[in-house]
Amino acid sequence: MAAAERTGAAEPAAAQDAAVPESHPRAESLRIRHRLVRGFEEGLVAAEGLLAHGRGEALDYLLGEKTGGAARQACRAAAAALCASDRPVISVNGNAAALCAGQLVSLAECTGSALEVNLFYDSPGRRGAIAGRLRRYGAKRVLGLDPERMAVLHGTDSARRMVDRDGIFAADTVVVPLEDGDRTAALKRAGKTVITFDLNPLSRTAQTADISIIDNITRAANVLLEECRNLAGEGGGDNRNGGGGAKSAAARIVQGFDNKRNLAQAVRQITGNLGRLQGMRRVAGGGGGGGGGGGATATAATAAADIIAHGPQPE
Ligand code: PTJ
Repeated sequence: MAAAERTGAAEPAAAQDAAVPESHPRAESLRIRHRLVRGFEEGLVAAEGLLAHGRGEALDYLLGEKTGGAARQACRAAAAALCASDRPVISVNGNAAALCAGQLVSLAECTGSALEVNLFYDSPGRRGAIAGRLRRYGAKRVLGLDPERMAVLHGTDSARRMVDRDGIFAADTVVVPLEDGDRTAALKRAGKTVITFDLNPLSRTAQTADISIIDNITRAANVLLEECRNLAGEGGGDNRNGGGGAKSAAARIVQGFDNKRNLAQAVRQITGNLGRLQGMRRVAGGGGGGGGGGGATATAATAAADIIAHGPQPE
């Protein structure tokens, strides 16, 4: 295995990539799909994970397929939260493993986090395949594999409730990529700080977590890793060895972060993009719903802001 594979490099190219010319306007999006499909063929990704990715793709399209200012701020706060934690854990499911196993292993190494496999569509085979993928990227220890060491996280009935006694059960901060709202709420009730990657700013997970990174995990995992490395540098060492000073500076960054406000900024990123599309349609003579297009965008923005202020919608 190339050294790069062990140090947070992107996933190697999938065989299907060869079918996509570099000039294809959606080449990157197609390559990400291929990673998921290959992950499915290799037994990492649940069939439902492919559908979940489709939902994510649609939202990514609306976000402009780029890391916005809100996501960058959330990454900075998430890096600080990990730095300030005593027992951080990164929860890994099938999609996260297929899309960015290398980055997650590097993130764990940089922040002293444990890696734990935790699945919604649980099966020992998929757990093993995901752990194997993490180990291929250099993970020395992967939790969530030994049935003897599992404990119940109360407040959720899905398979995700089974967590490792030495991992999520005892953690103070948990990173939950592409998560469901139930477990996020249960983790919060258990007193943990929850960080999520989620392309949907209106999902229950995004609304319930302490820090929601509204971005594609394929991009945001790199940004978070970079922020963690920056903070480790500022702290004069890696996060695992950060002294009290580094920890309290990190805690101040976390305190200054307002998740609701950050989510509203992500929604504005979407409505801004929709507004621009509406403008493009008018210029192209496609009409804007009789001039009501801007109004419709504003109404959507108001509705979204209302959801953020008054409570989450079901996922
Ligand atoms: O591997 P398992 O068994 O744990 O199952 C994992 C899935 C993803 C199938 C399971 O957690 C699931 O059903 O998730 P949801 O509720 O369909 O999707 C969770 C959220 O992830 C949704 O809000 C999606 O928009 C979002 N999402 C999808 N792809 C990405 C994403 N967020 C960030 N980056 C992505 N690439």
